[in-house]
This record gives sequence, structure tokens and C-alpha cells, in this order.
Amino acid sequence: MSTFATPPIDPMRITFETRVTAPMSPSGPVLTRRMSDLKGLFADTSEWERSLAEDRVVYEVASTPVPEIEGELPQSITTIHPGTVAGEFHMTKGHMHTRPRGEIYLGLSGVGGLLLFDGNRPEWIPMEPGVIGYIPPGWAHRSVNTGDEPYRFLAVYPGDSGHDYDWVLRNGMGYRVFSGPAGTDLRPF
Ligand code: M6P
Ligand code: ZN
Repeated sequence: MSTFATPPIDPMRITFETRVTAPMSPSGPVLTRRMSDLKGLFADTSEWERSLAEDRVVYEVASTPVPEIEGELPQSITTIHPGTVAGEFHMTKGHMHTRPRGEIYLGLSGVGGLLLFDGNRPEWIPMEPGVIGYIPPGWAHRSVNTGDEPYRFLAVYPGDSGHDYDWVLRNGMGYRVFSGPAGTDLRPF
């Protein structure tokens, strides 16, 4: 695996599998997030603590070598494995950009949702292959796997966006996303 390329970087052709979990090519950093990385995020703290014995992988983020710096447009494919913590679906940590920058997500395989929160209003965009979720500047964003197979999406974002995770810990995301009798159950919190 290579890491982020040193700028200036050359134009490149990037390939990826739309249906199967596989690295991007050429590949950059790969981030693996386990249950222990998601402290303070799930509603049922006791169930989350019990899950630490196994400490399963919740999601992986595979990037290309395009660096996270001003002017560049890094891309990554996130794979969220299916599962819940006491009925609350597996999800990403979620973050607010540290600068006012937008981002697009493109659904590749599986089903899920894009949860957005501007501090007042939560929005939920159901995601599936072929759907683009648009994240405007100033909206925190989190992805959720609402199905029973891996949910994968491509993200493209300005290289100087930054990731503010504390914002989500302070403000929440407006909704929690549970598996309910009628499917996806969005609960305000
Ligand atoms: C997408 C992009 C990345 C982000 C990743 C996981 O691939 O938005 O920038 O890192 O999702 O989300 P998080 O950083 O919130 O764990
Ligand atoms: Zn982002």
C-alpha cells in the first residue's frame, strides 16, 4: 500500500470494483475503525462496552493516493459492515468539516443512509447503488448501514475540508438510526 502522494501529483486513472470489497487502484491509506474507536456514539453504552470483548471491525475507509491538501480532490471508498449495537445500526463516527466545504457520496453496493445535521435540522438521505448524496458546507455527516450486507460508497471531497469529530460528540447528529419493525427507524435525540 502506498500512502498519500507528494504534490504535485500526476493525472491518474483510478479503478475500483463497484460490487465487491476491494482496494482502489492505485491505493493510498486504509483506515480501519473498530467498535473501540466509536466510544460515546451508540445510545446503549452497556451493549457497546460488551461488544469490546470482540472489538469487531465496523468500517474501513480505503483512499487513493490523492493528498488531503488545498486544491486537491481526495476520494475514498468506505465499507460499513452490517450489524447493530442494541438495534442501533452500524455507522461511521461522523464529522463536521473544519472549513466550509461540500462533499459528494455515491452509493456503490448495499443499502444505507446519509445522516446530515446542521446543528438544528437533521436530514436523512436513503442511499443505494447509483444514488448521489450531496453534503453542503456546514452540515455534519454520518453514514449508516441499514441492510444486512456491506454498504459501500465513494466519497469525493476538497482536500482542505478537515475532519472535526468533537463537533459530533458535542452536538449529536439529530437522529439515531435503529432497526425497527417497519425497517429503518429514525429516533430524534
Ligand atoms: C467518507 C469520507 C471520509 C471519512 C469517511 C469515514 O469516506 O467522508 O472523509 O473519513 O467517510 O467517516 P468518518 O471520518 O466520519 O469516520
Ligand atoms: Zn466529510
